[in-house]
Amino acid sequence: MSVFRISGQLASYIYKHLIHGKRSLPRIASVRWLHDPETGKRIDRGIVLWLPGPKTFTGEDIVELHTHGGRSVREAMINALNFINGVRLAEPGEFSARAFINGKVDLTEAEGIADLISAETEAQRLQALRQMSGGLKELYETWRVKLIKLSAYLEAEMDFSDEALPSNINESVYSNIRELVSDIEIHLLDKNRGQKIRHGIQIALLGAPNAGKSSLLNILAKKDVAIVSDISGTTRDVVKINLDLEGIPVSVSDTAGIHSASGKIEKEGIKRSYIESKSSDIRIIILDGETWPEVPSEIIDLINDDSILLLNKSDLVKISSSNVIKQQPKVISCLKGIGISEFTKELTEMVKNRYDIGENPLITRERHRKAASDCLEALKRSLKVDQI
Ligand SMILES: Nc1nc2c(ncn2[C@@H]2O[C@H](COP(=O)(O)OP(=O)(O)OP(=O)(O)O)[C@@H](O)[C@H]2O)c(=O)[nH]1
Ligand SMILES: [Mg+2]
Repeated sequence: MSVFRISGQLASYIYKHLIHGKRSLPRIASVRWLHDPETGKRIDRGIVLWLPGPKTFTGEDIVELHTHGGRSVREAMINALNFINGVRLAEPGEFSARAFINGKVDLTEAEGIADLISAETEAQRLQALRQMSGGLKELYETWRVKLIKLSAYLEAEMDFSDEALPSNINESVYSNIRELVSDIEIHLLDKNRGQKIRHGIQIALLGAPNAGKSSLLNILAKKDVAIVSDISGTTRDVVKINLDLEGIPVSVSDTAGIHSASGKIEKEGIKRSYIESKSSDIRIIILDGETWPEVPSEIIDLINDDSILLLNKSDLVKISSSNVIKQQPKVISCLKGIGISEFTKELTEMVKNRYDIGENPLITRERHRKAASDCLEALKRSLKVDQI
């Protein structure tokens, strides 16, 4: 099936030129012949919906034509519509843009629609749906209304200071501002969850050459994405794959093994590994069972609170503890498949706990963060004025 949606003043003319009959009742589906306006010949028999504005998505008159889905019907319909002067194909996002211009949705809701269209995982879909249905709008609107009221109270006090206004206006205004400050602070303390869900959580596979980083990437990808070899320094470029961990989008990068390299290309590869490591949300540090329990200092330096330590090649390892690192690694073998399902389960749990979309709408764009921070700063300044 194909659906043609025509929005704007010309929507009603479509009846005259394509459908030829009496306009059907608003929002009632009816079956009609669709004609070529140039020749008058029939193109297809389909379902027609007449949706008069302003109670439509764009706020304009809309006509919807549901036809059979074949290519030739589609092409004939596009030609027929193009024949009508003033009808053209919509630009990407134009329906949402018109809805925004006509005040049917605010910018956060329009952004939610765009996010829903590009959502690839469940968490992205749920977050987009919440924003599209006005989650962020409602939150910000409540704050906006509160702020307007508070400034009205303060202005009333300034303008009518000698008149009989309730004596505790100032006190109640400032306690309300403090409450708002705390609400906005909580909103901003989101650990970037909303933005990360939108863009994907960055995970870097890091370690010394030959530790088994590319082997693990291939296991996670369930296909041969990166070259695995016993030649130390095989990986130079960063190789990325996208995963869906129970609804949460994740991007995993395989990196060049970190060590004090002499070759120009290897050095460049290692530079890229460090860049990847710095920008990652989670570091998976793979320790080499062949050289265990020795761990190179460059690898120890990579360990932070966002790291998961794996000791690979457990088929070759005799002891699992080491004096050089505090956190004991999880033992795996990429070759034998040992400990892999436990590790992926743990990684999934970690990602789910950290990046849960929760109950309250989250900031999903830098624009929201900047506006909320600017508002917070202004409110804090007003509290300082109160103390003068
Ligand atoms: N015995 C054993 N060998 C393994 C295991 N995992 C990987 N290897 C081998 O170790 C070698 C290096 O593996 P890679 O996955 O290429 O290692 P890497 O960390 O990507 O290496 P670089 O790209 O050079 O940094 C290959 O010969 C693998 O077959 C394992 O669990 N046990
Ligand atoms: Mg590699």
